[in-house]
Amino acid sequence: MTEMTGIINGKKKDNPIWKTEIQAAADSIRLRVFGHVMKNNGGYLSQACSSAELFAALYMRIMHLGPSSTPLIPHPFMGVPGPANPNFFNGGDYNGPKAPGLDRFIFSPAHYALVLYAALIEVGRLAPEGLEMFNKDGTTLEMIGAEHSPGVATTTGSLAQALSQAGGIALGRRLKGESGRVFVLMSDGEFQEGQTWEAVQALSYYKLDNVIVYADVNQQQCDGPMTDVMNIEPLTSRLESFGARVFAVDGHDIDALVEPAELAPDGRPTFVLAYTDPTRGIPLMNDRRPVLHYLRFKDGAERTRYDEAYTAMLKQDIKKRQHLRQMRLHLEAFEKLTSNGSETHG
Ligand SMILES: Cc1ncc(C[n+]2csc(CCOP(=O)(O)OP(=O)(O)O)c2C)c(N)n1
Ligand SMILES: [Mg+2]
Repeated sequence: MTEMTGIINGKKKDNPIWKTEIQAAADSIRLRVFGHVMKNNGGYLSQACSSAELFAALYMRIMHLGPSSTPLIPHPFMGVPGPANPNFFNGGDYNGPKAPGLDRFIFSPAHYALVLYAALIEVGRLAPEGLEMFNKDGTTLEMIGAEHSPGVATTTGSLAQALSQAGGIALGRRLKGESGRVFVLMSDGEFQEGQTWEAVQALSYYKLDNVIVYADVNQQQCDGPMTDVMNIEPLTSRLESFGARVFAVDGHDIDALVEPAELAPDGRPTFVLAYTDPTRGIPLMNDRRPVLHYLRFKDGAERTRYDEAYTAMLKQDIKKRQHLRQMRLHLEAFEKLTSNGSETHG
């Protein structure tokens, strides 16, 4: 396995607690989305359950992004792009500058926007108070993210367009000799659409090995289990037959998510199929099967059960945070000790 760089997002790769940090961020993403869904009496919760580790690993370890110079509390909506609108603001700026050596992030399943905003909060690109604007008229924090929403570079609410957009960006980057890669986050429902397969075919044809796709294979779409609506499996062999390099991994295993992005490119676009649990962290959600797509409480009794689950999760979170703080303090003390030692002996 080839190491691409020793520095990720400005942090040293050898930080011994990096996995704990990513897991803690993933847990917080889930919790924040859960809290928000409770406050709003419904929302896209199963997507946070399935993809929290994916978002945390992408932002904290996998993608090489520069710092964002966007406001922590987002601007109000400044209109659609066009020559008559110099104020247009692109949400991709929350992922840092478009520099030749830096990666780009193309976010595809627009209804996962709340999970994306929660991830941006975890990595300090968005203020927690920014979420107050969620789904309010005149703001950019759309429930279905669009190209002006924090972290969202292109509009993809009509699903399965982002892979084609990413292919165009990746081809442009290669023509310009840029070393930065193009990461795409997709949902599995998008593999039910023809445009996805046309895009894979084009990525392979143009040998766009600067594209790395992470797919949240939670085996669910809006009408229920993928297998009941339209089966997409065997996804690995189908993608391979289209010329892709494919890794099927446990989408909650941080090492397994990180490793494929560290391999040297081999002329093929990479697909990481992250098999996930759409009830991860909130087992109560299993009562809602077969349809998990959007949480809308059936009655007061169900809401109470979720309130109790949320309170229990909050309590656990306080303990986890205390533990993480201890680990950070120990690490700091150890680093101080070893650096003093090296000064004395160096
Ligand atoms: C082109 C298009 N067709 C249909 C829809 C309606 N739609 C919204 S979400 C969704 C499910 C997509 O599957 P997935 O993202 O895997 O669902 P989840 O895992 O979040 O439940 C569908 C079909 C859409 N937004 N765009
Ligand atoms: Mg799905």
